[in-house]
Amino acid sequence: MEFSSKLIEALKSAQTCLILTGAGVSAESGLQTFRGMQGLWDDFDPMKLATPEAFACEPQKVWEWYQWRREKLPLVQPNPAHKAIAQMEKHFEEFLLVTQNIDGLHQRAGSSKMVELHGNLNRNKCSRCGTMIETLPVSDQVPPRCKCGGRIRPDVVWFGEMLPEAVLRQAWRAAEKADIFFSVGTSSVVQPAASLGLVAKNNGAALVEVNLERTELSPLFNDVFLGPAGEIMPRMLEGIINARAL
Ligand code: BJW
Ligand code: ZN
Repeated sequence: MEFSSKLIEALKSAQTCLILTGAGVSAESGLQTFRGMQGLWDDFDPMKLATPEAFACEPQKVWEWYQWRREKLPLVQPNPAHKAIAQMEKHFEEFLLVTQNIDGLHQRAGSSKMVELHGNLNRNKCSRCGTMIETLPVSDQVPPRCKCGGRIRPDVVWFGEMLPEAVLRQAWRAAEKADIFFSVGTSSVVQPAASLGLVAKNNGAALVEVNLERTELSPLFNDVFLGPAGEIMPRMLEGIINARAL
């Protein structure tokens, strides 16, 4: 892997690091991505499933789609990309992992300095009163109902919904401060996550993209590494360790 001079300098001396991840990071664990090759939504239209309107019109279908995805989670494991990213937090004075993923694999790989922009598939809340539901009630209803009568839904962020405010603020601040910004396994089409790189760039950060293919935002990046994140991120970690040992 060849690093630009800007990247080598940043690997050596960056104090603040921000990593944005997307579904591509979990692809090598066996979870499908949303867009691109073999996207989850080649078979399902996202606008029909990942919206509050879809849940209001077809709650059973949307709930079952999420249950199907949930059932896969205990069967998959963090891959070398998750593990390398978890190690990277130890090498910078300030670090934040901002994930769009809802699968919990970063936490299972040991990441602790992180936020989830789009929620978590293992949590549920009431679609009417907003109460977090720890244990799903035993019920024949699909989806099950909250005590208030509202339908229970996964605690994820659908199109047209606001991202958790505190989480978004934290991610934005980290982008403003970042000396080095990594975008890993994301198509960079979903806002506002896709704007974090621009914010970091405007503040002088070195920008690195890791993806199987180029994205619309690739021209923004100082270094673009095309290939599986599970191969590239462990080498990136090695690059950081070597650069900092000099
Ligand atoms: C590999 C690999 C390997 C594969 N190694 N790489 C401004 C302009 C235009 C529109 C908007 C805007 N602001 C807001 C919007 C509307 C909307 C939006 O962005 N729409 C776009 C489609 C245009 N955004 C929203 O609605 C957001 N809310 C919001 O902004 O509220 C305020 C507001 C609302 C309305 C108008 C204006 C303001 C909410 C977004 C919520 C996204 N939710 C989802 C579903 C979560 C639950 C679920 O999982 O079901 O989040 S959608 C889906 O996309 C999911 C993902 O987190 C997200 C991003 O996808 P990601 O992770 O990038 O995956 P892919 O599949 O797209 O890409 C994978 C990549 O990996 C590919 O590039 C592969 O090549 C690569 N890859 N294998 C490395 N091994
Ligand atoms: Zn309720």
